[in-house]
Amino acid sequence: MHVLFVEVDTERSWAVASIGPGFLAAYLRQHGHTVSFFRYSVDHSEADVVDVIQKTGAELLGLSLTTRQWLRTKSLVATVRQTVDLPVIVGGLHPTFSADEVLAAEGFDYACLGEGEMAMLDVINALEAGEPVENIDNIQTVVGEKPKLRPPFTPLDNMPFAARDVLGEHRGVVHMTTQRGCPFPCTYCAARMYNQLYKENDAEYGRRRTVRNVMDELHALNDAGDLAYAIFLDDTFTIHHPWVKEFCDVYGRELGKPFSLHARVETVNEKMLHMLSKAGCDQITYGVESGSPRIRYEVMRRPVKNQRFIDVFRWTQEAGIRVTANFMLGLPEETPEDLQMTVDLATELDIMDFGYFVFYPYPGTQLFQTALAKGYIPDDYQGRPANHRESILQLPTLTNADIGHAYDQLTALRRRLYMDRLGFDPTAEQVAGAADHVADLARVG
Ligand code: B12
Ligand code: SF4
Repeated sequence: MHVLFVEVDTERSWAVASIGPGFLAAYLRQHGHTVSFFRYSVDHSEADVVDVIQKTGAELLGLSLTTRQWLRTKSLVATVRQTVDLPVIVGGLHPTFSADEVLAAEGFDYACLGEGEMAMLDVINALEAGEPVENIDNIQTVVGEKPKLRPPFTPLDNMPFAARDVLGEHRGVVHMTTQRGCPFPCTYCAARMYNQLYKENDAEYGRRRTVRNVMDELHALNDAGDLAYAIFLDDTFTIHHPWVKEFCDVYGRELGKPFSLHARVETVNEKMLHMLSKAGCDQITYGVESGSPRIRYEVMRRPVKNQRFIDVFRWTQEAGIRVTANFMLGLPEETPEDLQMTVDLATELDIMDFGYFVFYPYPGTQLFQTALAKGYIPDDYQGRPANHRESILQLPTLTNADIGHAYDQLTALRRRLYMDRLGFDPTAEQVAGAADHVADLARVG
């Protein structure tokens, strides 16, 4: 069967498409099916997607969805189904935790809950054989009827390497995942909910590839001339120290190309940071999220002291690794004083750059449930876009103006860091030009 994956963009700037379809495409090809890919950018029209479906002869349309992609996808699929008759399957975080909402919308046939490779293959095989799709594990077809979950794919080393042609990567910057699942209990996080979902089904979602298997994929990319810089997207790359040590030894010796990763400050130490640096790591992004210990400990369930961020950021810089960080604003129970503590901590920490996001309650998460129970979520939330610039919540402790004020302070701080780094206040074109230049340098080595 020929499957078309469409990536629904909501921004102009994402360098990479959803990672899930990279694995799904590789797995389906391994089992004899063909796959094509189309990136539905913000400049494309719905008619463009219809055109691609007709030109590729697609027999099944697959979409990977975060909550942010949902509203644009809903409109797209309704239009597509009015014109062409092909089944539609969706998966990813949003369909997993909002399957009823998705299936109630026009044109959606199958919602995949949790891991998708084996489930999607079963759907395709059933469609080809003219057999019913109603009783396939992980696949929900009817509103309110939750499917059983099959055990997660194991060992991950047996999964084919991600199909790069569906990731939309550029200039030798490759996106890698070495693990699935995160065991930490952060209440705002959708990613961890896979662990929770599988636990409720008596299964363990957390798995990791061996270092050798990861290296084989990187060598294949390198041999093809496609590896200049590796971005490890794992939720917590540094969680298991023996794995990280082995990786640093082997990667540093065999490839040594620059790479970046995400980490929690509790999972690194000075020795590990020096090892990572020696292997080629030149940037780490840490989640700080809030400068208020009360919000971190009581609302987010991230029990870590401010001093730990200060120490780890210093150690990271001392090891020769650039530090970036992420912050969140506008959580339930947060006050203007808590917001100010976040701005203060961001100012105090030695960061090269940072991201800052207004909190959005993702379906399935613990904070979504809390916000719902407390009446913070407006009735019409499903019709509102999921963005990280303005809060959709009605919070008794914060106004949108309070959040906006802290947001503006962080914007000003970020601009100052930018000016310190570059020595001038850049225009948008200069920022884009600088990014291209860095990518070119990375490509030549
Ligand atoms: C890499 C990444 C990105 C990349 C790529 C996006 C992507 N969706 O892969 C980029 C940088 C573009 C990105 C951006 C954003 N991201 Co992001 N991102 C991730 C991250 C860290 C890893 C995803 C990954 O590689 N997983 C590995 C693959 C193998 O797993 P998977 O994606 O779950 O796919 C499997 C199944 O879900 C399923 N499946 C997935 N798609 C499909 C499709 C079909 C048809 C089927 C059958 C099955 C299926 O099968 C796959 C293979 O088993 C996740 C955290 C996480 N661990 O999931 C956050 C995460 C997906 N991102 C998130 C968010 C919030 C964002 C942003 C809004 C960030 C921002 N603040 O602006 C944007 C929105 C992007 C968008 N297009 O809407 C949230 C989404 C929450 C939600 N409910 O929507 C997550 C879960 C982080 C979190 N902690 O909450 N992100
Ligand atoms: S450590 Fe990161 S991925 Fe894991 S639960 Fe917390 S926020 Fe989510």
